[in-house]
Amino acid sequence: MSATATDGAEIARRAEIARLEEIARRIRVAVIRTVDHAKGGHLGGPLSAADLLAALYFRVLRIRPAEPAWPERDRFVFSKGHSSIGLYAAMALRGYFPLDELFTFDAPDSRLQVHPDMTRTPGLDMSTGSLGMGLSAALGMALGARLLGRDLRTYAMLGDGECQEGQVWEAAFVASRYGLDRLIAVVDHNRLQQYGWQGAAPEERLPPHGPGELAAKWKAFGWRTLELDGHDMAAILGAFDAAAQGEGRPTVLIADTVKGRGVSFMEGKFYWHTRILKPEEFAQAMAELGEPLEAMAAQ
Ligand SMILES: Cc1ncc(C[n+]2csc(CCOP(=O)(O)OP(=O)(O)O)c2C)c(N)n1
Ligand SMILES: [Mg+2]
Repeated sequence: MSATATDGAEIARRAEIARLEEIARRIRVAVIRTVDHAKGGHLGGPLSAADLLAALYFRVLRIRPAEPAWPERDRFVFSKGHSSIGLYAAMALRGYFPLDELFTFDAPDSRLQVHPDMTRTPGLDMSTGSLGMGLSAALGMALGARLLGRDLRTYAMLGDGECQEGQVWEAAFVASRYGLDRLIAVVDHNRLQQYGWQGAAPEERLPPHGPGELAAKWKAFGWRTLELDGHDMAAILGAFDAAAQGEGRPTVLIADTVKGRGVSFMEGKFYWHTRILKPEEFAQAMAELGEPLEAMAAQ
């Protein structure tokens, strides 16, 4: 390849990374605006997952937002369903429904419930919120796709606290036993759950798994296990590319993230799992995300 062609490819790669980083920023802004508007909902988990969601919805998943039930679409199970507002923000930006619909979040008649409801939200492959169950559903979808000879992949995103649930490991065992190399799990490894075990100080919490333990567990269950920085867009794209090259077994991406990522006073603080912002906190969050204070429609 000529130097010019190489440079051109590199410029395009950087532009793509910048595009996805901007989408992740907009997801974070929409998460905070929505939770502030609804006066309820989760913050820490959606913010840690924002970069992964941007990559999935805008690069990785083979989907058609205008045709949500397209049979050949990749399947995605958002198993850490309490972080729904991050999912809805990504889906709205991708065109499944208007961005302003986020302001109906949590209303009784809304299509956007606190826990994702596949009977209401277009484009959802699974209802989630009861932690531990999503990988089993994804496993069934991947087996079904194989039986039908469909050329699609199935993705599932789990929390690291969620990986304390026994059902996750039942599904992990079966997936590797069947060699489901078109099944890809992503663990949002933010090292916090809702409360968890208390650490040295009252406001500190121990991570759900000890150092290196989570990767060791997935490996022990026969999964190809890739560890990455879940806020480094180039690393995220590289890991999803690698995951797409199945090697006769399922792949898990263990994405190291920071709970509350993007808003300094939320980062690494377990109590921002779900909490309402004070007006001055909202203003600071918007400023840190490089966003004016006006309404969402102005985005
Ligand atoms: C079966 C089940 N038990 C408990 C809860 C309550 N709950 C909601 S979020 C959460 C913590 C989840 O932690 P993690 O999986 O690490 O998610 P993240 O840090 O990404 O928010 C818990 C215990 C639940 N939704 N489902
Ligand atoms: Mg967690």
